[in-house]
Amino acid sequence: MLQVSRRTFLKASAATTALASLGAIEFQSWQTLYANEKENITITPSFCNACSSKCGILVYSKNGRLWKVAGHPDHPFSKGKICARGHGIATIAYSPDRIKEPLKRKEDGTFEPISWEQAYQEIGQKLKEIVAKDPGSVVFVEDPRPTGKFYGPRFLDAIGSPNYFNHLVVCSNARDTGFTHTIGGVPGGDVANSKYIMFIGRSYGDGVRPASVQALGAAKDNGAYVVIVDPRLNNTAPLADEWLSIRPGTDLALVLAMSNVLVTEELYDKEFIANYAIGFEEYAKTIQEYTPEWAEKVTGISKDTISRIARDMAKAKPKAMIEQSWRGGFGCTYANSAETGRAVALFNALLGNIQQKGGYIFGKGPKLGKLDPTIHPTPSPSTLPRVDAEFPLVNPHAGVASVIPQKAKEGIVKAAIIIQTNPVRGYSDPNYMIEGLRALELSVVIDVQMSETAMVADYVLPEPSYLERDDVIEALPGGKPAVCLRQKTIDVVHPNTVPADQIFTEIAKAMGLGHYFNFTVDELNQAMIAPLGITLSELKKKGTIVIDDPVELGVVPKLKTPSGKVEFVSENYAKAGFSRVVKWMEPKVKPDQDSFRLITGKQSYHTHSYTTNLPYLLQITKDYNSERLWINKKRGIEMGLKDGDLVEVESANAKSQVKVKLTERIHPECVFVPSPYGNFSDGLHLAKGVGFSYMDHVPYQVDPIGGTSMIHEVIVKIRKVGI
Ligand SMILES: Nc1nc2c(c(=O)[nH]1)N[C@H]1C(S)=C(S)[C@@H](COP(=O)(O)OP(=O)(O)OC[C@H]3O[C@@H](n4cnc5c(=O)[nH]c(N)nc54)[C@H](O)[C@@H]3O)O[C@H]1N2
Ligand SMILES: Nc1nc2c(c(=O)[nH]1)N[C@H]1C(S)=C(S)[C@@H](COP(=O)(O)OP(=O)(O)OC[C@H]3O[C@@H](n4cnc5c(=O)[nH]c(N)nc54)[C@H](O)[C@@H]3O)O[C@H]1N2
Ligand code: SF4
Ligand SMILES: [Mo]
Repeated sequence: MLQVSRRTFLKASAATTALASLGAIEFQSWQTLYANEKENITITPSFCNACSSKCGILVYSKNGRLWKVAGHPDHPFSKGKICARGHGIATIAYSPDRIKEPLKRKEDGTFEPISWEQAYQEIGQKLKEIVAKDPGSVVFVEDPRPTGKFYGPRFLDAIGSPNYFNHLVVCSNARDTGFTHTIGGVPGGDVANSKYIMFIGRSYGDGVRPASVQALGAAKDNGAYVVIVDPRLNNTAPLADEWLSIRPGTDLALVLAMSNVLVTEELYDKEFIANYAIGFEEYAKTIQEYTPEWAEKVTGISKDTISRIARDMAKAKPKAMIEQSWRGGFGCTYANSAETGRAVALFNALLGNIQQKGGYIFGKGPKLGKLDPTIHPTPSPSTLPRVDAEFPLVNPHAGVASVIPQKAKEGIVKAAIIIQTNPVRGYSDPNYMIEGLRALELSVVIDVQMSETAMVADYVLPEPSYLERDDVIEALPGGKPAVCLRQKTIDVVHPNTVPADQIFTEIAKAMGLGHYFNFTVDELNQAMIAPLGITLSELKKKGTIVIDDPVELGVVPKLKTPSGKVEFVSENYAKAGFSRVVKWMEPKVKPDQDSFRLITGKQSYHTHSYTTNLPYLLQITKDYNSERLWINKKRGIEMGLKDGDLVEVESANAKSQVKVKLTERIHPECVFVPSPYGNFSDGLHLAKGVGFSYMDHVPYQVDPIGGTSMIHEVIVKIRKVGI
């Protein structure tokens, strides 16, 4: 039964009274009149844009306006459900902070509206000049989305630059590096069918993807044992059996010690290792020194717990795993994160869980078609070196975007095209980012609102929101390959906005490169879908189509490593000047008795740096005071703090003020700040000034192996304000 608290009831009645006094209809009659009315409701399938998951959605519209959004039942990530953000983001179409026309920066730093024609001609002309001298000095940066993933690299090929970048530098570059050179890529965990799942700094209850939450629920129903390794008791707790409150930055030691138990007690999958791995002998020798006793001192987790969990996981193998994780534990967080990624991939290999039910599964992508090159000339990829060539182990399809400002100051990067990403707020120290972007000869930002990055660009080009435009087909690898389409679901709200594919096409034309872009998105999509035996109109009708061509379980594929096998020793690492075999590395910094490590993580109702400006989602923050800094209760009390006190957080880089939340749910050596806050753009009227961002405190620093900003390698002091 629905429980209505007195407070909610009073709030609701106050709202009804307010509506009535405005002459509006009361809720009951509104519902009868509209909510139940099915007439004139159009349902168009598409996909969400509120986070990297990009779940399938069904958009309900009425008379061309948004009515509601629901989860697409066929989409592998939504499976019929969307999260709070999926609902909240939809209002962005009608946000008063939308950019409504192209803008050009004036001498005094303010912006003036210009025509699209002027924007295309001026940007095209400037790029042409830069490209004539140095094509490799142009970079493209994005949140990887289908339109950008196609148009960005093609545009770079057309001008002769190799410099594609996306946001993984502050997301999963380190994990990806460790996994890729070890097992050839990042598989998906078959959580639903697993019997023993360890999550290292990955929280399905905070960094939400609806299908993942459903899978974990199913695993629990099947009796799976779930361990959370996190310095913070995160919000996956209700689905977990055990919480290991690890010392931040020491997960590598835990995984090495669990591997030691599997190897020394001969609990690993010998047949799998004999058939599908190289270098095991050398690894087995080095792993000897990483005993549970040693790891207890490093991690703070008892040796008995480490041994027990390793043995229990071995018993459950191959239906056991350390889930592949994403950002929080070792995606981009510590100097040893790439090495942790390597150790995790190898631990799973010891369990022999690759391509096994309940283990790690390499998905299958749809085999999409290409444009006919006889009609649509295809530019050749550039042969120039990348501007981040000093990170040889990092996937060049992601790159190390945080070096761009440094390279700009050195004159190596001269122009940047930035689309749907906010490096100034999200890629480490904003002052360093702003200085770097200002050093460029040309910066172009394509966005829907004035992000912190848009605020420092030379040109800001507005797109229609994700509900108002068509995009390039999204290919989804998984247990079964799938394709998904974003399409126009409501009437365009601001007529002077232009989708990114057309922006690229027009800039290319202005540069005399229009022949490489002589097609529409529809024509491109038709060419892409043709080999699948699906028509574009079928895809437009269904939105998501899953192809009935499942991955064959139990058959280990040739891995995408140099040897085609699991690499317990890596020549790639050796060639790049790093250790052939996985080994313990200390985190870069360590707090002392008077300081803390600053860590961060997601909140289920916000994404990165851009949903705090949405009224419904921001209201949740306000209702729950959830921008607060978490501090261990005992330490807080020792410092004379109480819940809600205002404190100053000081690092070598910045000072911030915020209220504290005292809790037993956090390790005493760190403080935790939720990641969505600290917007400072004047164009984000609701978000500006709410909370602070950990990124203010992250200096410009790059991990040479994994190519990330090592965002938890930050020490802060906490002081009660007013003392
Ligand atoms: N609500 C929401 N969901 C999202 C997103 C979002 O912005 N908001 N973004 C999506 C994207 S792009 C990503 S990358 C994923 C991220 O998904 P996750 O990686 O799950 O996200 P986080 O919450 O950043 O990190 C998870 C946990 O890592 C813990 N952690 C911090 N330091 C350490 C450590 O040293 N060791 C260990 N073991 N744990 C540590 C944090 O306390 C946190 O609870 O979420 C996706 N889903
Ligand atoms: N401060 C902070 N930094 C972070 C994170 C965080 O939570 N907080 N998370 C980290 C992680 S895990 C990741 S993956 C990265 C993500 O980093 P980003 O990809 O940079 O994500 P956002 O910060 O949300 O920025 C998205 C930008 O896209 C714009 N946008 C929204 N819709 C559209 C659209 O339809 N078209 C266009 N052209 N633009 C649009 C938004 O206004 C916003 O400026 O950030 C990392 N850095
Ligand atoms: S997880 Fe939520 S915000 Fe992310 S794409 Fe799916 S519905 Fe949208
Ligand atoms: Mo991410």
